[in-house]
Amino acid sequence: MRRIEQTPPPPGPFRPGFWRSPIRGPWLTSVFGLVLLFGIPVLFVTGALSYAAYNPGLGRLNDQTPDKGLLGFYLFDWPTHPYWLYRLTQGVHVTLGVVLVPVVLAKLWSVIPKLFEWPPARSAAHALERLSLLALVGGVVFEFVTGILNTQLYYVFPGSFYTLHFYGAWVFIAAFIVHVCLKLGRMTRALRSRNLLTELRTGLDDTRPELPDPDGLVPTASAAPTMSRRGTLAMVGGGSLLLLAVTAGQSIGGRLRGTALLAPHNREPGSGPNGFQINKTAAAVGINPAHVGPDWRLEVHGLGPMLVFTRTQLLAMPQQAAALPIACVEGWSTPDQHWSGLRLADLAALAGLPDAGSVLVESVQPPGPYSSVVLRGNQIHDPRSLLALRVNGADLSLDHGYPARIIVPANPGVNNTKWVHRLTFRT
Ligand SMILES: Nc1nc2c(c(=O)[nH]1)N[C@H]1C(S)=C(S)[C@@H](COP(=O)(O)O)O[C@H]1N2
Ligand SMILES: [Mo]
Repeated sequence: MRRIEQTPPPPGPFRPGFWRSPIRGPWLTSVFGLVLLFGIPVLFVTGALSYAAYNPGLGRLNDQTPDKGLLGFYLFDWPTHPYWLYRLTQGVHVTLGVVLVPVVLAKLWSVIPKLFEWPPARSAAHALERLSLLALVGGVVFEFVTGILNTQLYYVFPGSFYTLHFYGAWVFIAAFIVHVCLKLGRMTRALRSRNLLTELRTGLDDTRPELPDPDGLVPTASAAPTMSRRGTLAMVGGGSLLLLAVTAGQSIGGRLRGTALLAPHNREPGSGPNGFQINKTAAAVGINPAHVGPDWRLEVHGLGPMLVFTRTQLLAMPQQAAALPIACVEGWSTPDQHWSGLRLADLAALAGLPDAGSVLVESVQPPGPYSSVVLRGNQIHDPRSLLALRVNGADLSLDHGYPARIIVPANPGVNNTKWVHRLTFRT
């Protein structure tokens, strides 16, 4: 330790003179920090809620994350009220995540000299603080990168996205809390050190460095400014607004969908009753047309012998209706669609289990992710939870899950299984 402290820093970014931007300093860092101080907790809470929405406690079909252990302490039975809950929490999660990207980048830029601090550790406490920064910076980059890759449908992860993003979130939030505790005082002081309105009135010519700070963010020898603080804030804020404008439409849906330029699902959903967003088409997941043709049957298991229905028989039973959206983990959602079919509660009663505590839903899709799901008792017993046969007055299209699909209020899209052929109710 002693020895490294006496050696001069290696050349390049480790030397204080390397970082010369005159606007880098505690005030600017704190402005970005303040935005993240509010933004990150919202991301974390909506993310944690999203995770709960999968009902991961129901087993591996719903969630691949083994040994959640303590981290799953907060999980609860995901409700079906209000029916737009997941649409809201996941829309906010993904949209806010995208909108905060410029702020995160600006914040990282503003503190980058700290990354090259020399000596690397002055004391045990200092070493600990820097290690927590590693978790903080690594965590924020990891969470944003995995999240954005997921919404852009690049499933390039070694293992399940949910597992990685879930564990990553806990590491990140722990480091975030430590960081806030360590820096809150300095942040509020820095924010008071300059006046936002004055900054917004200060152009390039009058841009001066902040007063020297103990953290060494303010350069010892600053270059002439190439951008004012006002310009920087405008660039970052403008970037966020632009991202908001080209993202939010995917969560609002309907006519605004066309504004979602970054959405990978931006292709035309077509028109007519089935003209709303499709996630995976039947062809994409390898649905065998023979399995969803006239030979298709619905099997219902419960107490007693298995029941088997043709689609015609199902349509001859009293049909129930519900207006519900599809809301995907990727952040996009549709406005309410008008579904009709059979109540899951009625099917449970037919199967001899009117008080069913769960149902295993299996599709004709070859086994793999999303081909089956387990739903909970509260979801079965909501009168709006359907095995839907029709939507918006027409038969389901093949890509929306013909002959039959699940639609449950507030359910994440991925748990609304399409091409269903077997329901197994359990006590
Ligand atoms: N069998 C099966 N059901 C499925 C899927 C799937 O891949 N296979 N995708 C799910 C996902 S991720 C979503 S968001 C919704 C989308 O429904 P939609 O394509 O009708 O909009 O279907 C769900 N149901
Ligand atoms: Mo989805």
